Amino acid sequence: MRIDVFTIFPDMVEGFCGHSLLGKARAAGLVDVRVHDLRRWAGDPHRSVDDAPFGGGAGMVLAPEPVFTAVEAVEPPRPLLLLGPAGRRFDQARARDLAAAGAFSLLCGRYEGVDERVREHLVDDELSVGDYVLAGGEVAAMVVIEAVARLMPGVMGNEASTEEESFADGLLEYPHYTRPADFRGWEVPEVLRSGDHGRIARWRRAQALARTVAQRPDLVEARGGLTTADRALLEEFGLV
Ligand code: JCQ
Repeated sequence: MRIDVFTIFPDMVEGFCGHSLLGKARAAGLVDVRVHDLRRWAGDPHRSVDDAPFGGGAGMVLAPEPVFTAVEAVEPPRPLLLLGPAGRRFDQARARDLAAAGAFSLLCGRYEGVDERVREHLVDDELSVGDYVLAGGEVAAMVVIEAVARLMPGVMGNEASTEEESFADGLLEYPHYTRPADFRGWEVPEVLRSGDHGRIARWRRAQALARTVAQRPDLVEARGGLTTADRALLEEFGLV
């Protein structure tokens, strides 16, 4: 997996990628993250990458010159994805697609925006991590890098866990418990200590369904609503 990142804050992205799961994956040669400082390709002695907007208005715009020069010098893997609030929403399905693609690149937007010619003639697509405005695309890029990298074989310790987790099945996760069985009088559900693995699996599925209905009805809708089997499961554990 190769990921190239274009940013004016390379230290921020480098620092992030050197830690925990990603740092180990990188050291093991599983993920090749290459961070590029856009200022390196700024033409003037002040290394400026932004300028005032044509037509007036507040703030500064990321200029086309350093961005085009950087991308043409590096020739990073495509697709080249711009991070910004105007993009299509990044989600687990998109993370899986990018992990399967094997390589892609990220451009971190900044200031009030990016010169429109970057969008029209340089990048392949625009991605948003959510409906809010960040100071820059770096945090969004880190979200994408982590979500994609952890899907690569060997990056996570437990290979099974990305299959079982939240969203794999379009549902939120069931509740998890560890020792002690009684913590301050709050007991672990009896079913999890019963040893009845069939019932445990049904309870977990029922909990995941109930939780998704309560917190994310949009996800239930997206998978076509509750089936007869789903309703029976909720009934079995008194969750209707
Ligand atoms: C990413 N959700 C929000 C801010 C302009 C491309 O132009 C801009 C980019 C940013 C930074 O990204 C975000 C964002 N996903 O704010 C303004």
